[in-house]
Amino acid sequence: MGIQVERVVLRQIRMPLVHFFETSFGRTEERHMVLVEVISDGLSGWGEVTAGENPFYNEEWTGSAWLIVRDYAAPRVLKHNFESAAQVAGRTSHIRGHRMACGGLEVAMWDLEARRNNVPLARQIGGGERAEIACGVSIGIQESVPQLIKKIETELNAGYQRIKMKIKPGWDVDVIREVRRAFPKIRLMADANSAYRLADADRLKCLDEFNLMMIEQPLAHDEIIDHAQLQARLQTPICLDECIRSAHHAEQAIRMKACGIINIKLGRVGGFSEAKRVHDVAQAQGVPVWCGGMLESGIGRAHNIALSTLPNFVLPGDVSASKRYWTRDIISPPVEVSPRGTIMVPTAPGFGFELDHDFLKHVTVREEIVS
Ligand code: OSB
Ligand code: MG
Repeated sequence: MGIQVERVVLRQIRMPLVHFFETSFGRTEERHMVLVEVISDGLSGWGEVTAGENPFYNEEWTGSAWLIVRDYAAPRVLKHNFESAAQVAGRTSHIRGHRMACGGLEVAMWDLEARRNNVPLARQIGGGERAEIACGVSIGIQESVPQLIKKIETELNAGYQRIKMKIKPGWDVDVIREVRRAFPKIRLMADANSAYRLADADRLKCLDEFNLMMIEQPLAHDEIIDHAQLQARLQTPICLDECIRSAHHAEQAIRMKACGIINIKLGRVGGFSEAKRVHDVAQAQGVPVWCGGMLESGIGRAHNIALSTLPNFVLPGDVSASKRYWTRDIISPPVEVSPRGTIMVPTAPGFGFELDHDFLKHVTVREEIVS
């Protein structure tokens, strides 16, 4: 018996971050995200669109995601008979770009399917072999170096297994030198969010002396070729984030030696089906992957946990405790991290956490039913 969705409920929620998060493309103080609920046979599946508040990380933002899901993606899914959630992405593949919007709906369908089958989402997507996932943290650009060092210390004391720090021109070589001096042995990496050009190769080459695990997305969001040229000059592996929107991009980037590691984000690639394909392509080529984050609420966070159970997720991801982002999360219990820097994979059906419906209502700023 197939899956047929009767109703899609869109909700936009607004949640202030505990601390602002700053990258090379700007500062975020408060998140506005679109949640997607798919309803079928009295069961609900839940997804989160991981787009930012502005079209700065990629072309999508909260407002565009709302319209894409409401006017283009949901109508392609409603009333259609699916044999499995694996077929959902194909129904929206004619929509150019907007993978995060389509992905928010796609992951909701996987959650629904897992609930129908009464299995944890991690199992439904073909993972779940590991009982816990390894966690790192992503630390934004700070107002001073001592502040950054203090933050890193806090996260290391909490048990996190690796530290990622954001960099940009003017907050890079000298800052990393200070961090390395304070923490000579830790697993450390830097994420530039596309802030450099190939002409900056000499400056980026200076980072080789700091024994970083990787440098994430130093060059333009759509530039695989320049990354290949840069990688040829660096010892430090490049990890691609923004550039990899599909398994095809992953194949091309690996073939060109543009990266040694891939950050997989569910939204960026359009959901679980494509994320699994990226995972498989990388695994076949011996390229390790890890799960990126987009400052998600508990729903997106839970989906990231499930994704991180696939076998080639061999490096700590950016999936961390709810309390680093929110005073209160929309799921209960919140995502918690052990003193070993791990998250236990939930064993309940679907994404595995309870929704805090009262609080969800409290943070909802608009709601619309598509049927
Ligand atoms: O590049 O990984 C990124 C947050 C927003 C946009 C892009 C990125 C990030 C992060 C934060 O690094 C990861 C997280 O803690 O969710
Ligand atoms: Mg990144």
